[in-house]
Amino acid sequence: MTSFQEMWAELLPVGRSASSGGYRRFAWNTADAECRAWFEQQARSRGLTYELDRNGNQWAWLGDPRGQGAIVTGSHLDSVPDGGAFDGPLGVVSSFAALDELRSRDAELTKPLAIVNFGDEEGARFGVACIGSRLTAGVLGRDQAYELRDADGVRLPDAMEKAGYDPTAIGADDDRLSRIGAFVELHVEQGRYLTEEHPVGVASAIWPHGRWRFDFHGEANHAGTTRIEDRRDPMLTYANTVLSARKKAKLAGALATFGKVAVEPNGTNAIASLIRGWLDSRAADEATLERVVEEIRQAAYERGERDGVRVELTRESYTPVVDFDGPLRDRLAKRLGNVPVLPTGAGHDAGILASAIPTAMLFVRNPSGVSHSPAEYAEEADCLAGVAALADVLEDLACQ
Ligand code: HGY
Ligand code: MN
Ligand code: MN
Ligand code: MN
Repeated sequence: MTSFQEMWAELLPVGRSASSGGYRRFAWNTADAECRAWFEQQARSRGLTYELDRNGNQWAWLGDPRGQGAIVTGSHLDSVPDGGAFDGPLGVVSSFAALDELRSRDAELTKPLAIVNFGDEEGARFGVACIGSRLTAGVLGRDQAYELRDADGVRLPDAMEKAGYDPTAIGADDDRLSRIGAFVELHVEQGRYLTEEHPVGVASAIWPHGRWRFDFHGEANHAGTTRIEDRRDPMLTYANTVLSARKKAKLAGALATFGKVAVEPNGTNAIASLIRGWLDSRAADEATLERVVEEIRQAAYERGERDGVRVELTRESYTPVVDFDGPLRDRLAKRLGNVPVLPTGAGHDAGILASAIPTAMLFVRNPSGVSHSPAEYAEEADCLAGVAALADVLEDLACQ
């Protein structure tokens, strides 16, 4: 059995790039497999019942996995490309450390307690976030999941099969969810709300957010022989759409990010035929989010008219607003005292499960607020404060 620091030290090097210091733990790749092996080893070394569910999520049970009213904690171990060390793993390592703390307190559990690693939370490989929890909650159907492909055209089920998992049973798991009394996810804060306040906070809401793909269809041609006035260059329409997105979002107090782009044929001396730009947009409420995306769409289409470029828009994923208000959050706030209550613009597995079971989140202070970057960080003392808070919450929920 290992302490927080030892678990952290074991996991830290897995999937870390020597050059950037960022992580490349993508669904079903080798780094992901190593993280999963680490999770299983942590479960078994504690004598917990280890389980893999139909969607490839990992569970470690203290008590009966078939029992009712289970209290579940955990998070994810995968990362965005060149992501940080804390986003996801802090929640999973803290869950094992909090369970160890409960054992050291000789806590008398009256309900099963489980730790979960939800697969593919970042959606870095197949483009949809929270695939493991969406499948389990029935928010993503089996057929839709079977359609997902990575940048090399590899289908999700084939990637699962190659990693040794049976994809034929993926899909909603109502039976499992019906046995869960509450899910509490601890996560590093991805912002600066807690900086001055307190090492640990409780989530009030998750902003609505989504991913849209813009396809800009132009006309391939020679960069050295095609007159400017004869071009139908999608790069122009794309670039103007990126600038419009920033302007529209700023005006609306929303967020819009074009962080991923694909260019065909992607040759220095060739005018592109097609540009695919992925928009991540988020706002404090759904009406604002829908309005901002519509304004960006209009700007793209109008510019496309001018450039002779055909624009197509596809919504790839969408997560409605999650409001954590309610008895579970009140209970956490009561147990933890007057810790700050804060919203987040980041999506989480807790946000997906909130539609099906009582769910709450704890945040641990991140001094710079930076996330989805190798610079992501949390002080050890704040991480241990997070473990203690999670242990208090789990004891309050699982020992009554
Ligand atoms: O995109 C998000 O907000 C989360 O990190 N998956
Ligand atoms: Mn993330
Ligand atoms: Mn995360
Ligand atoms: Mn998450």
